[in-house]
Amino acid sequence: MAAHPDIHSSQIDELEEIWEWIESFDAVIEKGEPGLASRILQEIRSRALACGVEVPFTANTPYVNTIHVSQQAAFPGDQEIERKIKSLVRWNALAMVVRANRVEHNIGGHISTFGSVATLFEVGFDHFFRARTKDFEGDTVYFQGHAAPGVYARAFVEGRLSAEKLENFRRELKPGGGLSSYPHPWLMPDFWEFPTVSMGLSPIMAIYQARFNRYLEDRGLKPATDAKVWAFLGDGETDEPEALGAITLASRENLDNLIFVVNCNLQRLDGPVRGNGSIVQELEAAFRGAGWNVIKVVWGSDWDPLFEQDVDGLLAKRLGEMVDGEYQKIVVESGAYIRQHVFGADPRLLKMVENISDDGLRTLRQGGHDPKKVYAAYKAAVEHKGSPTVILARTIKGYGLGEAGEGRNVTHQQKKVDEDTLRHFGERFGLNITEDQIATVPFYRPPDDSPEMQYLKACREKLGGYVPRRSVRSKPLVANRGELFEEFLTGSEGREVSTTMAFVGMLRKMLRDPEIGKLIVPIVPDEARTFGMESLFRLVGIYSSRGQLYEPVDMNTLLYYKEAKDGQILEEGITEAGSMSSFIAAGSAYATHGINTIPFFIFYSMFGLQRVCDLIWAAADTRCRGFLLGGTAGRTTLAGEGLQHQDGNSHVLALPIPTLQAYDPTFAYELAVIIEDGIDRMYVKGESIFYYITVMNEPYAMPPMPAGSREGILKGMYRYKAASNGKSKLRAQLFGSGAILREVLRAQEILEEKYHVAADVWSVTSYKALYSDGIEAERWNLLHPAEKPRVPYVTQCLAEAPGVLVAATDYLKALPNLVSRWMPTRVASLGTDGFGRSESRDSLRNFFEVDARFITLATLHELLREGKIQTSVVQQAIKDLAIDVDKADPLTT
Ligand SMILES: Cc1ncc(C[n+]2csc(CCOP(=O)(O)OP(=O)(O)O)c2C)c(N)n1
Ligand SMILES: [Mg+2]
Repeated sequence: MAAHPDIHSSQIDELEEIWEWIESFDAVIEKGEPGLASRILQEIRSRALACGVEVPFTANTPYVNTIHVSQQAAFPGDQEIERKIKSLVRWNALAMVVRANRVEHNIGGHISTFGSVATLFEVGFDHFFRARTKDFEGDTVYFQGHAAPGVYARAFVEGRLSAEKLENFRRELKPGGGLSSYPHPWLMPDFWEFPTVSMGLSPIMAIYQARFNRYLEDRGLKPATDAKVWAFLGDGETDEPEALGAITLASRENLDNLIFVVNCNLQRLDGPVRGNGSIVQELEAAFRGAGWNVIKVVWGSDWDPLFEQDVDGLLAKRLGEMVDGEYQKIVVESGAYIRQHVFGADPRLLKMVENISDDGLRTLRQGGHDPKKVYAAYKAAVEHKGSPTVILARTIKGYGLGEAGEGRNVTHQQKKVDEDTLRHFGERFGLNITEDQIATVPFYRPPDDSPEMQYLKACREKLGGYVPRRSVRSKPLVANRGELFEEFLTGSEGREVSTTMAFVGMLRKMLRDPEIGKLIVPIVPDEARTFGMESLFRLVGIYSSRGQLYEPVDMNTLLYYKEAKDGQILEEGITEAGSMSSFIAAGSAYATHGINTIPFFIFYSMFGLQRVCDLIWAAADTRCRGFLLGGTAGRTTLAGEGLQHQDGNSHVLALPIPTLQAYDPTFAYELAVIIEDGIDRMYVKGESIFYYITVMNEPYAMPPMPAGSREGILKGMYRYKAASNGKSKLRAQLFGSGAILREVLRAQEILEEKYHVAADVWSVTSYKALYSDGIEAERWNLLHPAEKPRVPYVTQCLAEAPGVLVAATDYLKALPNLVSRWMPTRVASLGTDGFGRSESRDSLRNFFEVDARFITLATLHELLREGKIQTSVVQQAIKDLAIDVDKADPLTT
């Protein structure tokens, strides 16, 4: 090693000693024993620790490719022809965006994400992504959502999408249909399988999908295969907590069927992801620390000769010193700048590149743009055993857009591309674009007999067909499982049970059913005991890929914590986002796997829609089926837990999700009717809907189902108990939901006994269903003025229901107000707007003014407004009911 002039002799001794060690180490490697070399390092490390020598910790490796060129698998394809195909895809993607933006500025989408990810996708399409076929379940691919133009462009080149469809990119309402901006199975149910564009959701969904695939295998619901789950993410996307929040689950579960590819273009929307650091190194440390197999694909093949010369690691060290902001800058700089800035740091580095021209330096490729490097990484990933793999691929944002858009901070929103850029693009990718074509930016697909098309088709045939493609592969369940739920329709004969307990009873029955039993997937985020579900632990077991390696502490009890390899319950631990991701995997298995799994995800209702609403939205987009159960629901029904736990919101939050059917039942028979009908609608009739049902922990005697109430339960309301004296002069209609229905029934008695008011009581099982029905009827009437108007169901119910109207709910007053305009007169709404607090149920219902006393008062007040009774009656009632008129307003307290 050449010594530097100003190094002291003691330092030279040290360096020589180090060098001797390195030489010995090299000798082991030269003998072809990398395994031994690795062991030596481990032994030395242990020895150092035993001798009290501090070994600095780092989870990082140098800033070079993980796969050394000597170990790189050979590229099996025809690189030239693949480059041509990729160029065609790039051109059509660009054309699609440019044309769309010409038609309507601001609608056309952007191209720079795909610019960076194109090689990462294309190598997958040509060599890895296996389609779903009759004999093979296929790989599951989560495409980086913002790169959708590239996936469409490929499908166009493949002949799967027409030019008309491409023309209508982001114009989905055009005649003939268009293409959705991003992956949305709801909008393109034959194409996209998974929505990925709300950043951070695709990584967590992919992890739980990979785990769910193993669950299906371990439970014997599908054969074990080597199918993979691929997820392509942006580097900026990894800042979302969901993105990295579940990576330890993947390694803990040894998910070697899972491959993440992070498109590290170092930029997000506004600017650099880590201007002052290195996103690749940061992610490497996080994933290695979590036990993943990390493959960095930083440098392209052009760099191989340089690294070969880098025997003392100077180049690797220099490259590791540079921060991402500098890397971003050299993308837009000249070769001379790169020479000076990157290599000028040391004369030995300058010497390394003295034979490379400035232009050569400028075009040295990043790993993620080199198919050879990408192929080798993918091959290593699919062959890797025992842990999930993440590939960290360095790319350039807006690659191909040249000076107009490569690597700039404004690149993300690059939409308009001038003719010079198009010309440059055509030249760069070797496309024969004529001058007149430049101006019109036509879509272009080569003839079927061209070598490109032949090659492309052969590649896809080998991989079983086209990807992505979505199809419903499951067969409907057979109808009629009335018997299963019969016992819940007859009441509890005075025994006090909560709707949660009733639900657990139904779940137990369903689990034992010969047809649907095995398909049920109970999912809990560490709340099974809260919901009294521990008896299911023993009955069907908790899924664990390792079985149970220990004797559970409660082994000698009846309901011990039983983990099993074929366990059925997904006990996810404290992660509603993870549980929801499992729900999505199970709820979409009817398409992904052709298996009608029926997920029942039960959670603390406050930590459901409010906590993971975006995932619930993604579930709807995915066309998920299944049941979400908000447990311990109700602002005043969950008594002791206080403000953060008491849910008066979730039924309002359920409103916007179009396919979510929301119910707030009071009685076991209502719940049974809803679940039975849900299974029928989703798994027999094949509707792509799912359910949100709140269940409570307040125990009471369950009555038998009143005759003829089934339709009303499902439609959202039915008369549960008519007034005993329908002829009374003072009449009222009272509406109750969930636990508050029982307060309404008490109010009915008080009103009758003390105030001679005859009130009918309605159970409102779903304000959402009533609201949807009402707006549907209104819309129809708007569009059909000459026809007999449709009458909303609420209006039909109340057509012959006399008197004043009062509604009480454990949720916001907004719910009854939603449907009030279809009622014959105004409705007085009682609800739980405000912050919850810890108290007893009685105190809470007084505080929120939703108990029987307030319902009575509200009814009397409405009668007073109608001039049916005197003020003094109401005043006296306030006294009799012990209502504090100066009490604090719960809304503002
Ligand atoms: C949850 C969420 N927040 C914000 C956005 C808006 N958004 C779209 S793309 C983008 C930047 C993406 O950066 P990166 O993940 O690095 O992907 P790249 O385009 O660079 O490949 C942002 C912020 C989004 N789609 N989802
Ligand atoms: Mg990025």
